[in-house]
Amino acid sequence: MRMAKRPVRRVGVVGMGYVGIPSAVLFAASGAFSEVIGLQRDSPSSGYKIAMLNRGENPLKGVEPDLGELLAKVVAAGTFRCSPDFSLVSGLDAVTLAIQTPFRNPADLVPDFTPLHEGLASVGEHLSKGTLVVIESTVTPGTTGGTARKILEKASGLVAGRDFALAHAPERVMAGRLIRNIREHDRVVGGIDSASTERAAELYRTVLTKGRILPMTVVAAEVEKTAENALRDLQIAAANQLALYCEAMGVNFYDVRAGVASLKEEGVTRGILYPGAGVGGHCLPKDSYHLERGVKELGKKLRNEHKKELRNELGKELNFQNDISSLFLLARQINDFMPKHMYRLTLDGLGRAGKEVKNSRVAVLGWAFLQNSDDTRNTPSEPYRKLLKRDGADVPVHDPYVDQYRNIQISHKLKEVVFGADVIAILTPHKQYRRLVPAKLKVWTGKERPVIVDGRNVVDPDAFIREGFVYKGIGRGDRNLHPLA
Ligand code: SAJ
Repeated sequence: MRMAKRPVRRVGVVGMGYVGIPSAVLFAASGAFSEVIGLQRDSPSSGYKIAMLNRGENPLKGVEPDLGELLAKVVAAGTFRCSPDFSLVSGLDAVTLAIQTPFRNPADLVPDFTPLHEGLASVGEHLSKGTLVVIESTVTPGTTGGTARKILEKASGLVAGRDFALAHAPERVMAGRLIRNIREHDRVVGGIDSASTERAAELYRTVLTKGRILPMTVVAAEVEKTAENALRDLQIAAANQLALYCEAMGVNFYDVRAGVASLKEEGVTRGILYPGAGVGGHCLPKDSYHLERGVKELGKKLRNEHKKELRNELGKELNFQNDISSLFLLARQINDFMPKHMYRLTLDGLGRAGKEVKNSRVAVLGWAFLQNSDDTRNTPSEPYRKLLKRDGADVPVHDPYVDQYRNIQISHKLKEVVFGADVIAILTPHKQYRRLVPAKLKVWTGKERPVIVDGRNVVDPDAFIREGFVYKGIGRGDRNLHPLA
């Protein structure tokens, strides 16, 4: 029986975060809907957003072009409001969920799906027939049609596909470009059946300007999202490995990079990215593990479901999962090695300056995982600092955008952090660090032979070497063994 297909007039967005807020605002501003409701749990960490949003104030930090005025407009027009009352779901035609799935703790690389599961249960509790449910969060392939579907069906007593539509439309937004990304990126949309795919496509078409819909199955959509980040992580790992090789062979990685990147013509390109002190953030460090979990869990499920078709297979011994390790997991290991390599360069630099690491003072410049941002999730600066603290170094931290991070004091005063430092280590390419003046820094350190370790290729090695610094830089095999001035 085909589901009663109501036109979508009232939309709910669950999770007023950096994905949900722009998504809800764009739905409300599209003019295609009579009402958009932002559903936000009144939790200690995020409940404050409800009142702010209803005043038309944007609770997100950082500069987000267009978001502020669009929000004010749709609140004033009464087409958008925020509420903690999930019973409102019963009157909605479509509900999207944009709840993040962070690591429970980075050590075990397992995502914490609890917030998403709670959001799904709250939606399920009030779900009415004919509603479209869309998951925007990044999930392990198999989740939407598996765990998520079960939670929704159990909480609602309805059947997905028959009574309500269910799809995955992964978010692809970058801080600082939220509105533009949602409007202009192509939108992958995958439903548990073709009707769900089509209904989700209709929903997202209302906010696209340049972007177009890429319809596919729900699992393909889940694989696409995790793969787009696993492949970026892989590209970065390739640049990191090549940079380590260049250091070992006394070569400037950036000369090699320029050559490789120059090779482009019809159908020929090289996506060479940049090496660095590590890969942080809320996407790349975890999405490869989502993909790996998906292929294991879904692979097994698919084989169990197709036992009959597979009964006479001849090639089972040649199963890739027994014979080769994952390139994506290897890429994760290479990228997670880079903070350790920064530590190695620091120790080498101290050695050349005739110093020990114990009781040395290593000034960390940059705590955010991304340039010109205050986002510290999975920052590579943390493992780097831990290694030095373990060796008895004093490791003060400077970051112009970050105010605090757990129990670590973060200073906005560069002179205070660099004062008396044996080493200055650049972990994040904040624009301020491109203008560092060697002579001034040397005076602040008060050291005859200070060390500079550049993890993001933001300073000119020769300017520091001339001032008497010991220089070390990732990928700078041409300078890392320089004669002391
Ligand atoms: N990084 C490198 N070398 C590079 C690029 C990045 O070491 O060449 C490091 C950065 O320093 C950072 C980490 O990788 O620590 C992640 O950087 P990122 O530029 O990928 O920023 P993210 O994590 O915000 O990635 C987001 C992702 N967007 C979504 O998941 C929706 C990613 O898919 C996008 O490709 C990326 O933005 C983007 O292209 O802006």
